Amino acid sequence: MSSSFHQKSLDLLSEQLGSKGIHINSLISKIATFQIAVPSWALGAGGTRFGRFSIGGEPRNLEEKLEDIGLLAKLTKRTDAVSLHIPWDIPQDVQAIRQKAADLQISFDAMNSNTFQDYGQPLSYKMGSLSNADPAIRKQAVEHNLQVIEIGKSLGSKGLTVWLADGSNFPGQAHIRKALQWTTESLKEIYASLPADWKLLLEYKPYEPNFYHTVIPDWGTSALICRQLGDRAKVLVDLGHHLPNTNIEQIVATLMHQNLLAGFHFNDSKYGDDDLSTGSVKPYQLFLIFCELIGGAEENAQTWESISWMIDASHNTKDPLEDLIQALEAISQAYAKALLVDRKKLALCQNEGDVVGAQEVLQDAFLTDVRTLVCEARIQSGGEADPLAFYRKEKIRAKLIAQRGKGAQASGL
Ligand code: LRH
Ligand code: MN
Ligand code: MN
Repeated sequence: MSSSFHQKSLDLLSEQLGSKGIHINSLISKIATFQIAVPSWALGAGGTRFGRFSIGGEPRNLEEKLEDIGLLAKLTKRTDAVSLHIPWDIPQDVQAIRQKAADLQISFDAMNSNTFQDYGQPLSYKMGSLSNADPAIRKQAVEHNLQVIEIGKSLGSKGLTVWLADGSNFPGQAHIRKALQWTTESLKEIYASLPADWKLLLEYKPYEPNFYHTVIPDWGTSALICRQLGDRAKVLVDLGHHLPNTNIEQIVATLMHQNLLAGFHFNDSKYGDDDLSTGSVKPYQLFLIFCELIGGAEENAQTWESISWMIDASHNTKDPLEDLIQALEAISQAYAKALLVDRKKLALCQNEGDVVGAQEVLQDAFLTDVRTLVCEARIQSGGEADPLAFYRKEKIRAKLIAQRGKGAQASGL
């Protein structure tokens, strides 16, 4: 889009929104300051259990992962943090990594522990980790989390994200109550070592890799455990970790109401934990989630700053950097649209039982084309007007392949 066309579209949108009493400057600054962390494992081509198709030029180490995020930050101005995963991202030289991140103006978001695989540790997690019937395995899993906290402290992170694969594949395999109790006790030990200015983000997921029962399958179980840990333990909502048709915006509202929302793993889903690009399948759902977030923050249920924002996606067929550019854009758009909701009118409709009116209020915001606004926020922040077009025009993937090699693969999922 030419810059004069962009300016004309912006003027038109400004007039259109101005007639509704909305000033675009405050919208633009809100969109511009909203930053979403990128996980280290989203930078390589993801696989399925049937295969993995390398895209080439993937980051081969933590330094190169930071470089990729630095590039995303420069183009989009929508991300300024990375979420690391241990053991995939153990820094060899902490000072050098800190310096590199600082040079790229990237900070370290929540650290992710991993007790869902075996990677050479003495005892196997095949039958679970924090919930394992064997106390020695539970101890090993607790110690792994403590080590992740230590690494995070050395990097300046302020959070620990725990996702457990623990569960069982067949009825009778596990003692369901004991597994929950052991998990809670293990998490209590981890929480006791959490620095005072850290938070613990407890993720849930209904199934996979276990297909009969999962120890923390839903937000309710996660919330019950968090309540037993303390105020700094909260529930992490990964959009793909729900059974089909779950009302995720209601979960978000309920958690905020209880000051129990830790943050998000953004992605999209058609069937399950598909890890599809955020906003690619259900953009209206994403918008409704942001409506609850904005409403909850405005009505002081929970502060906006207390919520962590991160993408969690992994792709078999897309260039991961292109995908992340798309995801960051989709999240900004959903946020921008939710900011347009006439909340006073909505409250009036709700109080008067005006069902049609309430739907009109939401759809009026959702159907507004906010792309010019998101683009303007990016330009004003010093990013590219069209990051995807720039990435393609500059042949960045080809350059990365030339630099890192065709077979270069990132560690990760
Ligand atoms: C598994 C998963 C989960 C975690 C990530 C590390 O479902 O995708 O969402 O956050 O692995
Ligand atoms: Mn996740
Ligand atoms: Mn997942």
